Amino acid sequence: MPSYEPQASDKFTFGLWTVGNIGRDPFGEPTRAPISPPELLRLLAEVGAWGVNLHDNDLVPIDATPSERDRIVREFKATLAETGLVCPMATTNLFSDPAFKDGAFTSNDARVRAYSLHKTMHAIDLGVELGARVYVFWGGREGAESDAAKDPILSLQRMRDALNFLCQYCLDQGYELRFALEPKPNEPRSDIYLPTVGHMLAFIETLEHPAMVGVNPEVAHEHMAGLNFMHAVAQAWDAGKLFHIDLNDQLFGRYDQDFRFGAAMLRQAFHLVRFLEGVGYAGSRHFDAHAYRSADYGDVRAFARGCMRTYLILREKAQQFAEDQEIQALLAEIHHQDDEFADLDQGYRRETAQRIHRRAFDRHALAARPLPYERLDQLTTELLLGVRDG
Ligand code: GLT
Ligand code: MN
Ligand code: MN
Repeated sequence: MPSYEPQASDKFTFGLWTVGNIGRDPFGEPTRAPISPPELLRLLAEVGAWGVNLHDNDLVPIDATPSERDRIVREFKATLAETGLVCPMATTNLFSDPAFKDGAFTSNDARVRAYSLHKTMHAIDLGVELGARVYVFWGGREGAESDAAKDPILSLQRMRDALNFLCQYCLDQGYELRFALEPKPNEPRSDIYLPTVGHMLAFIETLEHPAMVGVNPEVAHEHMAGLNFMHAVAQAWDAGKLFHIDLNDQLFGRYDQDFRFGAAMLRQAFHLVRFLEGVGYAGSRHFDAHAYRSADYGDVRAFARGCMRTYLILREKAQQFAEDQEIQALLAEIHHQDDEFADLDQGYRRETAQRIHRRAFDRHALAARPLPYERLDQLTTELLLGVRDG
């Protein structure tokens, strides 16, 4: 029986805000007492995580003086060393403070936009000091309730200006940092700009340093938009832009649930893991999720262990899928090689065009070709249900 113990090579990470979530929601007060960042690191080390990610203010309170900041960071670094955890990703909180009530980089107020750059530059400095190589931007308040209030073109320009500015800041400082933009369609604003992975990928190409910028797709966020997350991740991968990933779970059509990985849509989680492992994704596997509001810290540990364990079990299932003879025979049948058209993937050639142009096709024969997808999918179900083992 495999142990499903997380290893450093799995690169499992959690945000301080994930295991540190205190169970507050729009209708209810916290159900867990806050615990300090060093204690959170010890909790993460205990459950077997590889790393931790953070917002500036998860660690350093927004009103901390420079000397308080230095003391907190010193203590945090000492606990990283003590626990062996790494800090591969950092980000800025540009959404909690009331100053950001109308957005940060897209605020209509130039002074708020300048403060957002100030806060992000300081947070980038902090991330780099802690060893982060990826910097995430989630534009939680970059949106609107009323389209009478904000101009979407102007907002996109402002977003672009901010990212160009911050890319240049990193280059100027000699920081080796890549940016990962995280889309989310709605919540906490009614409509957030750049709402899906596809929107983000198109936007990145309009930046001054597109090579420095990729995406941080999150399961829950594409699910909120009713989209297939694995397809979004595949498109990001295809574009060379999968710099980071936020794993969690979420039913379609609900509020932002941030459930434990695999808690709600297990089949989708399986195909996602199969995809990531199949292409050899080598970045962090970050769980951006939190425990139910009913959980105490014992259950928070169970939540964190559960995220990693489910990933590892699904990875094993993906391996089984790749080795299952019946499944592989079906796949071979479905993808059978057609010698006459083997050159199709070599793109346009005049000779190919002429040949295809003149050739007669038997539509009825094409339509009659069996596609045993029902059998294939049921075998997948049975594999997931554990009745194809051994
Ligand atoms: C917040 C959000 C997440 C983002 C975090 C980074 S904060 O929890 O819902 O999806 O990744 O800013
Ligand atoms: Mn989320
Ligand atoms: Mn996220």
